[in-house]
Amino acid sequence: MKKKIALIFGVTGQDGAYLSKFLLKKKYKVYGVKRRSSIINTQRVDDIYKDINTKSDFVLCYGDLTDSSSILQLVKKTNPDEIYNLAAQSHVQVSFEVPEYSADVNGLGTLRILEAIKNLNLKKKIKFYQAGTSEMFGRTKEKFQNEKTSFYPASPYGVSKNFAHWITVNYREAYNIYACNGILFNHESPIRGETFVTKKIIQGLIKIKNGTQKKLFLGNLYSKRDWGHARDYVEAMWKMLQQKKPDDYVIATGKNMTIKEFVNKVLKKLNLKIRWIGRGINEKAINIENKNVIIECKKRYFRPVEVDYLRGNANKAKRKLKWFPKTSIDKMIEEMIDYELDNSL
Ligand code: NAP
Ligand code: G4F
Repeated sequence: MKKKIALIFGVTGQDGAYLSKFLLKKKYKVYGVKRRSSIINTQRVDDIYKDINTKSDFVLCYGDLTDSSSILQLVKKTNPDEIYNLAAQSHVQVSFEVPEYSADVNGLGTLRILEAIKNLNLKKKIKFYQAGTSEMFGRTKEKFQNEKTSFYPASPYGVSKNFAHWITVNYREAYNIYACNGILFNHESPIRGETFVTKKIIQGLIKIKNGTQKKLFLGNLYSKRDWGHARDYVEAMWKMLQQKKPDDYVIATGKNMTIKEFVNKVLKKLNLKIRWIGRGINEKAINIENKNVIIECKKRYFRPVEVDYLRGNANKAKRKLKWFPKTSIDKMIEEMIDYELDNSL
């Protein structure tokens, strides 16, 4: 039987790596798109990348979401059954610093892929997955957010993803393209980027425990997030593209907690005993054993506008895709800690 072909934009990212491994197990041929960088940025997929001369089911190609000519060529050359758009300037706080670039990559980048699918009009009906986000709900007041909850994005990142969401719906309706939006809540893993809060907390506290870092500086400790595991969430992406009809789905665990509660969980697992003192920007954690201040809040890590509360309702995905989150937050934290301990020497 002929192998299915997948084209992944954003292959060097957290989800790109998990999805590539998932699809290779399903016997796909995977083309991953990486952008040119001044140092090698393929660490997350090095274990599946074979030398270019070896016949491999995992192939890396250059491309960039800001360059429509590269997108068009890639779609034409690879002739994919499925395209996954995971590429993005994905950091919310950074999007306040580079709003135009974030809008270009995240918003127009999605449009560029859809235009390529539409204009190439290949014999195959290509299926398209768009990496949407709970950040689109932003400053919502709903206790649980689902596919029917109104969007109220609160950052250039959130707004750019809103454009990507609606242009995906629009091309589905206007041109009958098989296109799905996954509205994914936060998902983490041992290979999460170092500047996202879960990885930053785990890396920082392990270094403090080992004596190689003195303090961990954080921002808002009271926003709540619904955290799942990236490994579980890439399976949902694939399931969306295996249905008879394209649709949009929320993917979440349905549980949430504050950043402070997450910190407390990590501290407990590392057996670090602390006492919280102060309020707001002056809130600190003191190591009970040696009285050192090990966590402090810093203004630079607070955002101009915060998304205070996210908690997803993934009932539609559970019902229609038979998708369920498998990894508990405790198991995920333990996995992240173990990885850090193995790689921190
Ligand atoms: P990530 O680790 O930041 O990966 C982003 C990927 O996009 C990287 O491969 C990056 O390449 C690539 N990229 C950035 N700019 C690009 C450009 N101009 N052209 C081509 N590629 C570009 O993000 P992630 O956590 O895997 O998330 C995957 C997607 O899901 C993103 O679209 C994100 O916005 C969305 N999302 C993530 C979450 C989450 O909690 N993780 C939740 C909801 C939605 P480099 O390696 O070169 O930087
Ligand atoms: O880990 P974060 O940076 O993730 P955020 O902003 O929720 O965005 C992530 O999840 C989205 C899905 O909802 C994705 F679409 C997006 O691409 C990304 O993957 O921050 C989480 C929370 C925020 O409320 C932030 O203000 O943690 C708070 N926080 C507190 N101190 C911090 C810090 N965040 C970061 N990055 N660094 C801190 O020092």
